[in-house]
Amino acid sequence: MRGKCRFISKVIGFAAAGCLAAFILPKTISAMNPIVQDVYTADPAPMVCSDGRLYVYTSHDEDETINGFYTMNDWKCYSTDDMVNWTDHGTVLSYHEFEWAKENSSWAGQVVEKNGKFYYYVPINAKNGQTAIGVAVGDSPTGPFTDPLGEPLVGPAPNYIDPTVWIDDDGQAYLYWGNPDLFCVVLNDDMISYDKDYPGSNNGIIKWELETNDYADLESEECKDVQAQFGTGTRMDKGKLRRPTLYEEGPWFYKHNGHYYMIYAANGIPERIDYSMADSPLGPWEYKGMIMNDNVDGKGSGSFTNHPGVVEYQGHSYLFYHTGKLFDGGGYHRSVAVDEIFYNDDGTIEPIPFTDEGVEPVKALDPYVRVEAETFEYSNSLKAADTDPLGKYTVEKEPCSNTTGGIDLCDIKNEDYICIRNVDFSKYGAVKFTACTAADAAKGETAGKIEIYLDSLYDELIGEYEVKGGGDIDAWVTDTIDIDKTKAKDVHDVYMLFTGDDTSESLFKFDYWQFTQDEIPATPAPSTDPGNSGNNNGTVNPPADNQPKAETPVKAPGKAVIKKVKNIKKNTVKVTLKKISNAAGYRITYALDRKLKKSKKTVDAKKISVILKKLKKGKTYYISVKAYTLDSSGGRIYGKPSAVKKIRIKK
Ligand code: FUB
Repeated sequence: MRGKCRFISKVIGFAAAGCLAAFILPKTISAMNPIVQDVYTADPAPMVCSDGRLYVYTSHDEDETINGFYTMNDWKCYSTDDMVNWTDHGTVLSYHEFEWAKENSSWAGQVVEKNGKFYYYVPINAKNGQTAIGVAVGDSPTGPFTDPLGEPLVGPAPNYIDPTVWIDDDGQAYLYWGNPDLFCVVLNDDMISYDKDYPGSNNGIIKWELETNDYADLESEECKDVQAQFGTGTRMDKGKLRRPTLYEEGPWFYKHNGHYYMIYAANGIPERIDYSMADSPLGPWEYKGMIMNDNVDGKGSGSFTNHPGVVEYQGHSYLFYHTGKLFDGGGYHRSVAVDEIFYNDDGTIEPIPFTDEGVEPVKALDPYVRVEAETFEYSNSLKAADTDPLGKYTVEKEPCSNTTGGIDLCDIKNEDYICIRNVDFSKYGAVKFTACTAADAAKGETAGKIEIYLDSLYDELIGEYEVKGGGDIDAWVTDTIDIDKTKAKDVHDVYMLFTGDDTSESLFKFDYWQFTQDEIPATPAPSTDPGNSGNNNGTVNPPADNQPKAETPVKAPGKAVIKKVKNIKKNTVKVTLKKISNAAGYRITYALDRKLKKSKKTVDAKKISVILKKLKKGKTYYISVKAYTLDSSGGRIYGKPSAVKKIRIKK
């Protein structure tokens, strides 16, 4: 897809649309939602994998919609280990895998891992036209996934969409799905069949009847019961109340701190996100309220649907969802975003505004191991302004022809660029930069350049890598250049700006890069890119040369606790924390609202007694703390945030 603009707030200081010559390149990265900028992604399903990475599986809205409706044929996958730089694993499953399925109905799926296998549950239309839930199985988080059944797992039947699976602590897995009724089966141990004799079920299927005319009598006990479970709605159809609850679709089932959660799209169109809680995996559910509105602070999401996916990773809880905020976005052109979830002590969830900023990094990116070119926070270019009034275009990606497989950046044009966020040079600095590229140019001929900048484009140039042809577009060339070692220190956002012949549609392709420094031991180590261990073309990455050894992951510290907050002087507060044994330090966040957004400030402390100064008299401040440990390269790994404490500053 070309022509998908990063959400505009990402870009600071570019001039009026329509005049390419007037563009000023973005100087600062300030936002990371939506997390994918080159294709439309929807219905996010996050999964923390046993390999330590967080994977997000998405459905995929095609650029061209057919009949003005959802046009969706495959599913995509992205992963991260720092929450800001995402590796693209490409298309990992399509409807073609299911012989019984029809095109153009590859809606919201979810992957779960069990005993080293990965189970991809998807809704697709069967050839008879009705919806069904299928399952495909893979040996790696990025597939390949194959259909072991040759038929739907459940269905076909009307409105069998949006599967969600949770494996409980006792190993028992549950599959929920449905719009506007909610269904559940208790999966067997093989994850590809279910208990057809489950007590109280109909051939294994347990149903919450949430729509029928039976509920026209609002005073009936059944109606009151489902309303207590899924909220009181008012959806009318031909003068009749068809949906007396708020539940719409897109359920996400999981457990947190002993509570079971059902989070779902709610309240009709436009959808918001609501939730119910239960003490057991099959309910009864108790409606708890709204988590994400469609229209917080007067800013619409740009999509009439929403779809939740919740996960816990590196001591934080995240809500993935979708909006229509990418360039040309909308209800059929959606994009996945992420924000943090905060739980209250009783397990209830604080409402979450959708933000353009997204979430903070949970660790720094290690530049001393091979990094795939398709791993970045943000990509953009300034070419082909004919269809995009803002002239903002992302670089393209494709399955990589290099023996290492994975994905590469392709169709690179003059002034395309990528930004890799929070790259940590503090351990070794850097003296060299290695890249692997391919170009349709004669052997040794220069096809373009990779200009490497720190923190913003054009300011701090640390190196210029000349991309050389290998005589063929698929002849991959690896080369190393010296860089300005006086600058590559500390932690920076790294911009790679691609330059060359302004008229070329495809200067070169880019597979991976790595920084090195003389002191790094020249020990081979595996790539950090899991995309090459089971990707589109099923190839496996051999270890690259000259890489430091993979190191043992550092554990996140425990949840922080604020013991006491005291207004010790007019505008000064003393915060006393509980000591956390493995913490390297604490980050204190304080603001003028409970969500910690208004006039937000942060302070870092090594000790458990922290002084906050220059607070405004007469105002109420809300304070929360996270402890952190440091990984081997000095990157922070945060633990869970403390409960929010408030204090009013004396006048
Ligand atoms: O993506 C198609 C449908 O839109 C999903 O199945 C629903 O959850 C809604 O997001």
